[in-house]
Order: sequence, then structure tokens, then C-alpha cells
Amino acid sequence: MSTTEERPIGFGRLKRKEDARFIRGQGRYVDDVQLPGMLHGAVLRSPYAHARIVSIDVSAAQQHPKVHAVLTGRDLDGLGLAWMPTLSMDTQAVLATDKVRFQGQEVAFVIADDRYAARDALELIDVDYEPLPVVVNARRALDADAPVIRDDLEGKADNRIFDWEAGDRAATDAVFARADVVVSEEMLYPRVHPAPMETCGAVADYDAVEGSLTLWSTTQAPHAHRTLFALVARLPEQKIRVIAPDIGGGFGNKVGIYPGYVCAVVGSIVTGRPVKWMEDRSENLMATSFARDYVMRGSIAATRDGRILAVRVDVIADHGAFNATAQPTKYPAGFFHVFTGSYELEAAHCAVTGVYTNKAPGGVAYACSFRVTEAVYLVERMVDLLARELDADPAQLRLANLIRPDRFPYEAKTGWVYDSGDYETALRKALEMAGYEQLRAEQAERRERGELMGIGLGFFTEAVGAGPRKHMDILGLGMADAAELRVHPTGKAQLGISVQTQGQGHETTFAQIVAQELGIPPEDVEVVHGDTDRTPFGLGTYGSRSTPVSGAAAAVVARKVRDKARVVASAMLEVSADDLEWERGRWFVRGDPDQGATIQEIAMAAHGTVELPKGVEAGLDSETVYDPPNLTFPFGAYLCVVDVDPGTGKVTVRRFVAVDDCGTRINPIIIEGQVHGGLADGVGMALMELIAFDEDGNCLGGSLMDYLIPTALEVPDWETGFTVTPSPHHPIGAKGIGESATVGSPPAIVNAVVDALRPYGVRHVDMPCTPSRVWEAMQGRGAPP
Ligand code: MCN
Ligand code: CUM
Repeated sequence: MSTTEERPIGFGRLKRKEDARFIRGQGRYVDDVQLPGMLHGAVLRSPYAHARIVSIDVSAAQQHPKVHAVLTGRDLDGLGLAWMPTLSMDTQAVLATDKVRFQGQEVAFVIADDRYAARDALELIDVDYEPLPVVVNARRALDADAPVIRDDLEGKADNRIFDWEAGDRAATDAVFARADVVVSEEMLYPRVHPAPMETCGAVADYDAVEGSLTLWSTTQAPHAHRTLFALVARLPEQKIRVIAPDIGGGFGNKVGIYPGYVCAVVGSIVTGRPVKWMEDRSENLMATSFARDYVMRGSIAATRDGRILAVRVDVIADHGAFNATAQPTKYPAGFFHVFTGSYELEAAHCAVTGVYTNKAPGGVAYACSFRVTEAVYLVERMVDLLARELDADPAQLRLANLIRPDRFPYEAKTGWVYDSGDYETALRKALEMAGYEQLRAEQAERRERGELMGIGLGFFTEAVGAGPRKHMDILGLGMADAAELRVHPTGKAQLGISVQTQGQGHETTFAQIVAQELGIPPEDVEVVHGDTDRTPFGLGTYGSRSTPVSGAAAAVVARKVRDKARVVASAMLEVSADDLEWERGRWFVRGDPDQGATIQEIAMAAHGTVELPKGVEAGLDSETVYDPPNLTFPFGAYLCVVDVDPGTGKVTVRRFVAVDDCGTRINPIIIEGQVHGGLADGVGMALMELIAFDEDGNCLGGSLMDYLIPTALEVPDWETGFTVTPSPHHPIGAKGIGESATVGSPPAIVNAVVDALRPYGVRHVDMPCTPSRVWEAMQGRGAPP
């Protein structure tokens, strides 16, 4: 563990390469793609959350002078495309045939000369709906009288999707039975939305002569999407090219395949012209995925003197109308296993039941690390509730129970092996940065004056970087990533990767990884991504897996090039390869440092006429597929200070201290950017964001006037710090950072809000802690004594 920033060549504070084009307005997004003869599609969506489709009349729309085609579920049915497989091995309607199951569901697709005509023509489609009873409350979805949403599934008589558990139920019950103290609480991690700045969309260009499809799309996983299109549309995979140009934020929203993409593809096949589909903000918020929606009942057991013994939790997971959640196949609740948190426990158990409701499908998106977000929130709220019950200081309680550094690699009670950690140092650092003792003193003074100041802590361990491939796959595709490194004769390099930046700066950091390994400047390494024709296969960017998996591939492939360079250098210098030593950017003769060759000289020789040993091929190019031996387990300690207005219940985040540990740090500027963004996300979720529904299933969060996202006005100046505990199994010791702050910040903020409300006896407030909710919580318990 170290706490200073090392700056060797390669790693360090390098400004983002991609920003040159972004700040000049030169980014190229899907909606910037213009093709000759391109048509535009628009989706007709259901106004009902649950209704039988009696009839659809598209004749008037077809007669619109600018309309080229109208697709309905029946048309797609004829092609075997009315339903598509989801990432969770369920099926999802592309265009509804029998019923609509959530408000905003796709019912028809109009293709016209321009997007205005396409939208106008939607109004000419006449759909006769017969409304059905609706269930939007996950707790009621399993009631005997709840309407069955998925009557399309054979033999399905209820809304249960899966039952899944982890840990040891009997052992946990036994520990709870003998514990001095048990605290329980019901809490909701509400439905929120990734809401990237760029909504989802695609341009499909089918060439009937070649039988080939080029698809520009907003995708976080171009290769996986290509395979899925090949399987679903039964197009030969080698004839499909998926291009992800610049992506204006994904946050998980762009992992799945949405009906609009499929309709654009079918539209192009049917019309013989390129078809663009780009959703608007309301469509994105209402229909295109969601995040969270976990109803959790947690319990924590401890000794009277504050040793945490066990945690258990029962969850109802609301997956909406189709189970389209993105997660490794074996794990229907993602990595919720890490609900055991960062603490040494004797036992733990969780049970998760997935249910269908009349809400939009998708899920596990929004910087979630596959449900680690929900898990961390649960355990960190429970630890605070325990501190309250024991009348203990929440920082001291955590310090006493954190897993000690000598316990790593640490096997958690759910079987996961945490690779490395030094939790206490991180927490102490956060407390010190915040001035914890003084803050508590200030709080006591303010309370005397009737002011509501709250201090909240959150400690988290994440599990990111899926695979290993033998344990993790998405629809059978093992979670590994390839990298391809070409070194040109002049020593400039091109790195092809399978992951997809959406703003995370891969063009910069991946160049730095190669630079670090080969000792050439990062400017000399061009990172190629987002085009299946130009990059090797891999599973894409989500779950902060790019650095843990693809970043490892980049390091490994660079090392292969370095090894090859050694052989070439030995031929050039006419010495045995064993007598060569590596220093930044060159191989030299041991004991005679003046005798050597730089990687650039070696590259030229490798492409030149130098005689190479038998069996050694010319050039330095190399490739690799990286299958991670384990996940990486980044961690962090967060502290939040809030002020609550006693008159209005309005929460202001005054300070936020975040100490993160993502192992070896490639580029601190980018890491800080990731953390700042994630912290802002956390403020949004904790205080503002909610996709709400009324009893009829009307979505009440369908615009950015209703769905509030944080701006610079709602967030403080972030105070960030770090420690460095490298991952022992990652080639450069790096762990993921992309989702840490989103995972870690909501519990710190809610813990601070509840702490502020202590004089009112408030135990818990569900997110988002809006003024009205905070106000109600204060009223519920009466005035302070
Ligand atoms: N990094 C580093 N040193 C480390 C770890 C990471 O310098 N030890 C750098 C990486 O090289 C990369 C960035 O930090 O440039 C994030 O890396 P990583 O943690 O590997 O995460 P991913 O690149 O896989 O990004 C995915 C993650 C996810 S899942 C969501 S959701 C999210 C997030 O990234 N979506 C984002 N951050 C986002 N940031 C932006 N701007 N836009 C999104 O859509
Ligand atoms: Cu879960 S949101 Mo990110 O993993 O793309």
C-alpha cells in the first residue's frame, strides 16, 4: 500500500487524447451519421401499461406521402422477429403482437423520408387496446390475485422470474439466534435511470447484393451485439459490421439490444435503404432500460460490544415486463453476493426473488457493477443502524469490523475471494481528510442551536472485471477480451481493443498501458475500438471491466511484443537473447549498456532485412486473449456532510470526502474525473432521481423536468484522496474505478441525512431524500425533544 502518486513513463497525469475532438465539437456520434438515401424511423409506443391489442390499423399511415413502410408485430412475426432473446435468456417483444406490458412499449415502426414525417405518421396509426389490470408494485406482483403479465410464456401462472440465494441460511440463522443484538430494516433502492446525454439509436445499412449489414449503433459491446444480431436475424456473422462511433455516455444504458435497433435493421432490409432510428429523451427515460428497483429487507447481528457477526437480506427484484437484465448468465442477481461488504463476518445469507411488473424492462444499468450498488447500500445502511442501536460511533464500529490487511486474499461468506485490500488505512485517511472529530464537535454545537447537520460514512468493496470466462458468460459468450498490437516499421503502434469507451478515456489510458510496457510515448500509440471489422473479439465495456480485463490484455500483448523485440534485437546485435536486458524502451547488452537497440530501431529491423532465427517471423505484431483469473476488488471510504433545513426538509451536501483505491493508477486525471462523475450520480440518486409510476402504470419520470438529475448547483467541491493496493493477479496491478463512486456515495449521503435527523428519532429515509420525504419523516416522529 502506498499513498503517493508515482509517475513513471506511461502512467501519470496525461490529458485525454479524445478531448481534442470533443472540445472542438468534432466528435462523431450515431446521429451524425448521414448516408445517401437514408430514411428515418419512429416508434409508436403504448399509452397503456397493460392492455390487450385488439387491432392495429396502419392503412392511413401507409398512405402518408413521405412514408415508405410501416412495421407491426405481425409483420415481424412473419420474419420470426416479433420476439427477441434478452441478455437474461428471457424473450422480449420487439413490436407487440398480443399485449402491451408496460407504458411506452414498442407497438409499430414507421419509416419515412425524415424524422418529422415519421413522427407525424405515428398519429395516423389506429390501435384498439383493451386495458387490463396493472401491477407496478413489486411487493404485490406475487399476490395470488395479481394479473399475470407474461402469459406468452408457456405454463406461466404467476409473475415470478427466479429465486436465487447465496451464503449459508442455516449457519446464518444460528448466528442470529445467539447474537446479543439484531437490527432489521426494510429499504427500497428505487428505480432510477442512467439518462446518458446521448440517447440510444442506430443507423442500419443493409446491402442486398452483398448480403451484408453495417450497423452504426450506440453500443457498449459491439462484438457481443454483432454475434447477437447474427443469431437473432440469422445473418452470417462475417457479413455484419457493428460500428460504435463516439458514444455520448452509456452508464449501462447501452449494453442491451433494444427493439428500435432491430426495427432499424428490418426497416433497411425491407426498404433497401439505410434507416436511422434515434430515440428522444422521453422514450429513453420511459422505455429504454432502467436501474435498481430492489426492495430489500436486511438484518444485521452483532455482539453487545460491537462485533458484527452476520448479515442477511431478502430481496424482491423488480425486473419489469421482460427480464432483459444484463448480467453474467449464472448470476440472476448480478454480484449482489458482495452484500457482506467489507467486514469480517461469521455467516451471511441472501435470497433474491425476481418478479415481473408492468414497467419497462432492462435493468442493471447506471454504473452498478452488476448489483454491487444495491448490495453496498444495504450493508452500509445496516451498519449505521447497528451503530445507532449500540449507541456506537459509526466510524469506530467500522474500524473495529473491517477485514484486516493480513486476511487477503479474503474469502467472503458467499465464496468470493477478495484479491487485496487495506481498508483501515483508507478509512483513517478519509476521517483525517474530513477532520472527523471536529465535525462531530461542530455537529453537537449545531444541534444545541436546533440546526440539523449530518455526518455519513460509507465503506465499499466492489467486485469488477468479469470473467473468469469459465464462471461468467453472457448468453454463452465467455467474458474475456482480446487485444491486438501492431508495431509499424517506424516504431509507432496501433492497439486494437474489444471494449468501448463512452467517455471513460480509453484512447488515452490504453495508450498509456502500451507506453508503459514498451517505453514509447503514449502519443505514438493509436487506440482502435468501436468497429468489429477493425478490432478483435471481446465482451465490451460495463461492470468496470475494461481496465481489469481489456487493460490486462493490452499489457500482456505489449509484453509479447517486447519479448519478440528481444529476439530481433539479439539478431541485430549478434548476441544471445539471454544476454539482453530491458530498460525503458530498449534492449541492451548486459554489462555493456551502450550496445543496444531502441524499440523503434528494432521495429524497423523486424520489418527489414535482418536475418532472424529459424521459425521467427518478421514484424513485431502480436495478439492475445485475456481471461482474468479473478475479479478485482476496488474499495473506498467515503464521508459526507449534509445540512438539512428544519423548515423545508431540503438537504444540502456541504462536503464530500472520497478516498478510493483502484490499485495501480494509470491516469489520475481520468480517475478523478470518473470519481467526480460517480459522486454526482450518487447525489442524484440519494436526493433527486426517481422513475415513479402511478397505480395505472403511468410513468411519472418521463422527462428531465420530472426526472431530476444533478447539476453543478447540487454538488459540493469534491475532496478526493486515494491509496494504492495493487491487484495481485492483474498484470499491472490495476482494479476498475468507473463505478466506484456511484456505488459508494449513496449510502454515505443517506447515512448523513438520517444522522442529521437523529433529534427527530428518524431511523431510515428511502431514496430519493427529497424535501417532502425528509419533511414527512420529521413529522412522522413528532418534534424533537
Ligand atoms: N483507470 C485508470 N486506472 C485504474 C483504473 C481505471 O486510469 N486503476 C481508467 C481506465 O483506464 C479508464 C477509466 O479509468 O480510462 C475507467 O476504467 P474502468 O474502471 O476500467 O471502467 P470502464 O472503462 O470499463 O468503464 C465502465 C464504467 C461503467 S460500467 C459505467 S456504467 C460508467 C463508467 O465507467 N459509464 C460512464 N464511467 C463513465 N464515464 C463516462 N464519462 N461515461 C460513461 O457512460
Ligand atoms: Cu451496470 S452500468 Mo456499467 O456496468 O455499463
